[in-house]
Amino acid sequence: MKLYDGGRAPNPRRTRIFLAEKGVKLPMVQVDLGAMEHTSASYAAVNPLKRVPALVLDDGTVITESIAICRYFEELQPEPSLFGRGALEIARIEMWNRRVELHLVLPVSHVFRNTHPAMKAMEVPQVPAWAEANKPRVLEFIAVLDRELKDRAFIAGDTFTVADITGLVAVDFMKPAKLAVPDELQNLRRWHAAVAARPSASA
Ligand SMILES: N[C@@H](CCC(=O)N[C@@H](CS)C(=O)NCC(=O)O)C(=O)O
Repeated sequence: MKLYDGGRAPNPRRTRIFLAEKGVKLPMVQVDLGAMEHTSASYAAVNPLKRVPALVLDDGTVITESIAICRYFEELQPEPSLFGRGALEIARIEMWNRRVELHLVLPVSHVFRNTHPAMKAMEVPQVPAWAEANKPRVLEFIAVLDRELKDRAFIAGDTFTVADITGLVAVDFMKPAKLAVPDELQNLRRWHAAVAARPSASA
């Protein structure tokens, strides 16, 4: 089994954090996004969508989509549970993970990809107006998240889950997108400090 990884990019990072939380170690193949290695014919043969991460099993089966990869390992190694147990808990974690993906990872990514000079080759065409349109969406969602975090330690409840991994990666991705977390969002800041201090965060 091997994992095609993409350095600091958010989706490979959330997969690595997930694996670190599970204590799973895998051979990694580094794909240099800056050098556009993911667009090479050899990587396109692994993932025709030319995106990372991608997991290749020993029989050659390829699993892409960071959350699909995480779910695969959740089944192989259920402890610690990061997608939850029981109908309600699983639904609540899924709900928050999707909310964070759709309302934070995506808009931050639109801002980054449509403004950053290093993304010129990957985001064709760059549309600065689309970046501008997404900035208020980011701020609106993190304000909601801040209110939610007033009464609980983690995004989906009282324990650390995959939703916190997606949240950590999204908030950290705001920096290269030149977006700041407003000072008054103290609950969000407290949560971020706690999850960023976990050893897995540096995976
Ligand atoms: N939905 C996919 C997204 C994968 C993705 O977009 N990965 C980015 C890095 S974070 C990538 O490979 N970008 C290359 C490109 O845009 O050309 C997932 O969750 O894995």
